[in-house]
Amino acid sequence: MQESMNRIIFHVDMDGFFSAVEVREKPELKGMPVVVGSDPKNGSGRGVVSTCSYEAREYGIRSGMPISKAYRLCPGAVFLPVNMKLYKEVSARIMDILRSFTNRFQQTSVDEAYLDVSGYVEDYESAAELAQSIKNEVVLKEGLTCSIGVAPNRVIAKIASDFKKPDGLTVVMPMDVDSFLSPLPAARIPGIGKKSVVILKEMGIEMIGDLAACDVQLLIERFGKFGLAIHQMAKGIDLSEVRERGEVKSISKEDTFDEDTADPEIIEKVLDSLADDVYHSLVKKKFLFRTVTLKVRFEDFSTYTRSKTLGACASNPDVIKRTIRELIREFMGRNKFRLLGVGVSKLEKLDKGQMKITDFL
Ligand code: TTP
Ligand code: MG
Repeated sequence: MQESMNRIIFHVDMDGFFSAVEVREKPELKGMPVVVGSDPKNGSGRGVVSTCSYEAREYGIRSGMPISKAYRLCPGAVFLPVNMKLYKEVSARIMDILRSFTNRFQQTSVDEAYLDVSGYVEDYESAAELAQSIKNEVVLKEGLTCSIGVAPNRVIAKIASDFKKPDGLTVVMPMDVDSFLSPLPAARIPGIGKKSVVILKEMGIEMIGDLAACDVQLLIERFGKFGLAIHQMAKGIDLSEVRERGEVKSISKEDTFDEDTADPEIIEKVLDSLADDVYHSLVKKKFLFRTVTLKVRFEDFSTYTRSKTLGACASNPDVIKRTIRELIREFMGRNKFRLLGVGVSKLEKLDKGQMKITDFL
């Protein structure tokens, strides 16, 4: 199987978020068409619908629609103003719940987030169970439902979370990616809006399957880089990572010698001290690491890096030192070193997932 299909990603999206929060606050509204947005002023109001309950959707009301049109479609609906402060508070609590399930978490809007749970579940069966328990916990703690897409990458997970709404759980296993995507309209691909749909239709492309089968050169001619991107997505390929904004990817320190050296004692001392510096940074930022990287530069400026990824996360400075000593071996006894560097990457937050830590003592 492709390396790219080894991950298990969740996309969580709350159902009718603003309106669901309003209904939760005012239980007497349950089961009624509820529209959140600007004041309809008996049909003459300006502005748009932010969102509406699923009952209101049965009348054809949608997000972004002029509020006057929503009023015409269902004058008897309950129209409520946007109470953003409340939705943000509820959103923050929901995100805390979701974040507690993984250390690879990314919130992408007020009501949606991605979770990479690859390290927490072995297969799609247990992933589905985990997704169900997340749904249960959100209902239990916040009284709100969400829909979750479970898939090998972000794009498919997002399409899957929207596949069955409200209160849906859609699992797309790697072997089912093509059969899941091909019959869906091309507009389900993130980024494909109304204008692109028109152009694609002119090209004879309506479904994701048509898009995947289209010659990528034709798409690039029409859409530029975006053409390549949508072609990849249509084929179920998306390597983007789930990453919290501003997340640290790696920590490294390096040192240039005052005088080039090949002295093993000096080299060992410098490497140990760099490893200690890296370790202190890790502790300060509360990270564990899985990959250790050595960088060497010789007197002729030729530069090499060597990395080793450990079987599990570590938090021990001796692990860095030991791994670096292993990695430098192949470079010893050659030329004089000009610079040495020590780095760690594949970082995980220390305060989560601690059960998986192996300290390699
Ligand atoms: P969405 O997740 O797109 O919509 P939703 O949660 O209301 O409904 P669904 O069940 O289909 O997911 O957006 C989340 C919130 O963002 C939504 O509750 C209100 C707000 N929003 C707007 O204010 N304007 C818009 O045009 C859209 C699409 C959303
Ligand atoms: Mg939503």
